[in-house]
Amino acid sequence: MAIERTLAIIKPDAFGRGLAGEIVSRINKAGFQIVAIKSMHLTRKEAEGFYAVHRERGFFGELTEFMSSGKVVVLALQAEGAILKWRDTMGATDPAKAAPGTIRRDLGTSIGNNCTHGSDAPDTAAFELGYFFAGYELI
Ligand code: FUP
Repeated sequence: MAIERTLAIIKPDAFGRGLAGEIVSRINKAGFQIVAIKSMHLTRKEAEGFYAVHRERGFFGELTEFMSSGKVVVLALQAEGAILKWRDTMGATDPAKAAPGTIRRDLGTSIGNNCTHGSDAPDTAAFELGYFFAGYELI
């Protein structure tokens, strides 16, 4: 399998509940290399730009309000098959439907407050990594 990079976000619900350390620990235990990591507080416009693909969806307003409601941690993760591997580590979007042992199942509280984000394909990973990190931060 090829070495890939993916974009992960520790969302405001997890950061606000003091779960950033627990989630970074799970990232390490799962075998990802953390290429870059930083904490930031997104503006509403920055959250809307990130989730532009969802702008026609009914949950867009709620989602972008939530994502700009507090600090997040953004990470560039590298591993063999990193995109699918991180989505497996997170679990399904809805914590109630996520597999036992996944981050969303163990720590998420609702489909909106599901603790983490992960890119879903190589093209979205490239867009999302470039949205938050400059080239020199990903060396
Ligand atoms: P995922 O790729 O698992 O993060 O899920 P999606 O890209 O489908 O959705 C992005 C985010 O929108 C989810 F993490 C949570 C939120 N969402 C809702 O709040 N309600 C929904 O019905 C679907 C998604």
